[in-house]
Amino acid sequence: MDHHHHRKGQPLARDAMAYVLAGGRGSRLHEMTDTRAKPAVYFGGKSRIIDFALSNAINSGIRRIGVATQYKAHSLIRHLQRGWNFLRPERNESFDILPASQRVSEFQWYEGTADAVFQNIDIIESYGPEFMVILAGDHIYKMDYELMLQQHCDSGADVTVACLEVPRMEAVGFGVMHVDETGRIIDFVEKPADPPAMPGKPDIALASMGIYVFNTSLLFDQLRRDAETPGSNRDFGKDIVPWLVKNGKAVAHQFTDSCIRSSNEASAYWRDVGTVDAYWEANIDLTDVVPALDLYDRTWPISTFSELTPPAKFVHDIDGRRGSAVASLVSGDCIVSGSSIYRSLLSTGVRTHSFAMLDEAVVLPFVKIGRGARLRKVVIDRGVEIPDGLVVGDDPILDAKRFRRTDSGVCLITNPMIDRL
Ligand code: ADQ
Ligand code: ADP
Repeated sequence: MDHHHHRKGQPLARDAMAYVLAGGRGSRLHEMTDTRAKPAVYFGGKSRIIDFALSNAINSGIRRIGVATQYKAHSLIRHLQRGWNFLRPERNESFDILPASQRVSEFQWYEGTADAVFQNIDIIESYGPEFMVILAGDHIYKMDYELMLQQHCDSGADVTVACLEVPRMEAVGFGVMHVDETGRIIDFVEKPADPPAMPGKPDIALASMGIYVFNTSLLFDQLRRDAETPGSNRDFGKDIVPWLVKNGKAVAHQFTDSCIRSSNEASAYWRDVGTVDAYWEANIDLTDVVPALDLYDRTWPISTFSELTPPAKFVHDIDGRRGSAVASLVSGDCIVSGSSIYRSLLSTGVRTHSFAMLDEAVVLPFVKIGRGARLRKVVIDRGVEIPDGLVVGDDPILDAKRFRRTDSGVCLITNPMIDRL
């Protein structure tokens, strides 16, 4: 095969393929992921979660992208086809959606994250990328993978693992590592019950972000070795990375402010948004005057698919007062008619009617808010029709009976819950 090799001085990203793992369910988002995979969940008014990893790849200069899908992939695949299908083979670019599709043996789904790459080795090989950037499709962050690729080449690592400092007790859901003074990973435990702290920082652990850079040939060797290993979970975090930490050279890439070449942000932003609370909060944070995550930074655009829509419209009521949104993000095709909206996000096609009030509401596309409804601290799923006069956020006991109410008082409202009212 005619694999071209990296030329000095060229960005490494052009010789890399980004491979996005987008098959996971994300069960702690409950009903939000009943019909869609977590990477397809809406975020920030116009985007879906996977748009962040894909935008990072494009902004980093990567022009070959594969996305492995599995769980409830329909809306994810539709989104990818509509919004991300612009990379052109004739320009040495590629975009592949790779559903678990019995390529290796019949009726076999991807077992673990490593298997989701292993089963598509032949497709990747046909493009001949020198480096593989393995990404998770379910995190909100901005990161320049070119800098990680450079570190990977400079250090001569077998694998480079992106990591960040998290409160120690939160690290139970992560791969946790120890690094030596050169940045080499000397110990790695996947989802430890009692996460080991960083030296000198008893409350902090160094967590893997599930982002890996490999030389492609070494990755394929590892995947084939792992596939022959009895008892393996075929998983990067459980199998491949721990093996390389023990038997090869694994190096940590610290996610810090400098992981973005061109950002207005004060500090490195990364969120899992894996729970209803975290999801609601990260969305509502965007309504801050100066949010920690800047969606308006033209040097690092977060791209997405979006319908062509008429502009948002604000219609006042008979007294000429209501019909406004303050400290809010309002998408196209919304009509805010005689309602008061505060610290909220309205996705495409939301219609709110007279005397309705929304306060700290995350409203997904094509929701209708009936006359006089008053909703506080809510996430409203796509297409929900809120009946006239519904009040949410005043009576915790009633809310918990009717909707999914979290301990911190956020209510998730979906269509079946409204049907049951
Ligand atoms: P987890 O967060 O548990 O741990 P995992 O369930 O392995 O992540 O999923 C990682 C990514 O792969 C997600 O984007 C998910 O959607 C996707 N995915 C999961 N199973 C898949 C499958 N069979 N096919 C295709 N895609 C799949 C990992 C690492 C930890 C690290 C955290 C960081 O194992 O070490 O700390 O990510 O979030
Ligand atoms: P109420 O809240 O009293 O029921 P509505 O909000 O339904 O009143 O009244 C406003 C009506 O005007 C809505 O049906 C809204 O869809 C409609 N409307 C306003 N501007 C437009 C527009 N540009 N295109 C279509 N319909 C519009």
